[in-house]
Amino acid sequence: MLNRIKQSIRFKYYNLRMSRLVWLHVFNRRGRILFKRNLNKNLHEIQKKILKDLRKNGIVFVKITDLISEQEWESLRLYVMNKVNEPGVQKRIKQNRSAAYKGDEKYYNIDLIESKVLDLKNPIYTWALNEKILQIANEYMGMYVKFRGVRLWASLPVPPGAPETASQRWHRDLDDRQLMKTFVYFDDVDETAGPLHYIRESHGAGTWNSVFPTPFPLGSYPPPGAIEKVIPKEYITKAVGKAGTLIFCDTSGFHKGGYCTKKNRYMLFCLYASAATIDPLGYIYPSTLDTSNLSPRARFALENEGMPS
Ligand SMILES: O=C(O)CCC(=O)C(=O)O
Repeated sequence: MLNRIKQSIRFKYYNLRMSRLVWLHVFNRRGRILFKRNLNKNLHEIQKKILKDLRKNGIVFVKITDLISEQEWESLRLYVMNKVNEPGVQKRIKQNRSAAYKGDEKYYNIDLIESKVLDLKNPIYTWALNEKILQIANEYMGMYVKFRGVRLWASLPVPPGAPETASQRWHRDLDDRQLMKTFVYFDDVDETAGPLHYIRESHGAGTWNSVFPTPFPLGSYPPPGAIEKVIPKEYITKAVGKAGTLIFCDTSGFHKGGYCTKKNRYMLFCLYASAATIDPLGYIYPSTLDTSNLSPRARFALENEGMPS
């Protein structure tokens, strides 16, 4: 009985926190004011195009070198591929390829970032806090956003016929009303390498936004086959692409991926959300963090609860 009351209060609290009014005018007031004061006046054409498609469809993909130099891409790629090729990682990959299905666990993913401590010199965090990406995230959300975490995954083939599980199933992320993730592929991703799938217009005010909505703080995982009954398959985007494909995606809309049948997939994702986000922070602050060289938007992105002063 007590548990049911607690549960009901919890749902009511998150419902209120995520209601448009409270989300916009209470939790995100500061982020919106700062954004308005420092509007991104000089967006490049490619950023404008990304924003237009992201707003309309909830997903857009480009080449990473449309936004960063070949040299910057090469150093990020080298960093990641060196990680992939470390003997310990190779051993885990061999052991875990086609591992037995384990219910709801992400048994098919190996996380390649061993330390969760934020390191501004690490190429992964340099990428995550890239000004052009932050500008896009801010424009998309209409506010200064928070950077909430990264994952670098080796997604491995599943046993033949294994059911889709966890993030291989259609779902909406629980983090926020609206959010932006970037995904980068480090190897070519074809149909057999578990491409990210997305249902266009299932985000924001899109045509399919009210289909199986997220009951905060839970996210939404409709039963297998339910989505296909409601949404025509023309709305499904399958993000197959070459190494260097960069995907922008609002994962409050329906998405799934990582169901590899033959090839491994090496993918990095970064998460940006509003100050009202409810998912735990995905990194740990070091005992000292020098943010003096960062722009105001990057500093705001790193100001999260629990940050040492
Ligand atoms: O592995 C994938 O492609 C899906 C990732 C996902 O569901 C997420 O990042 O929310």
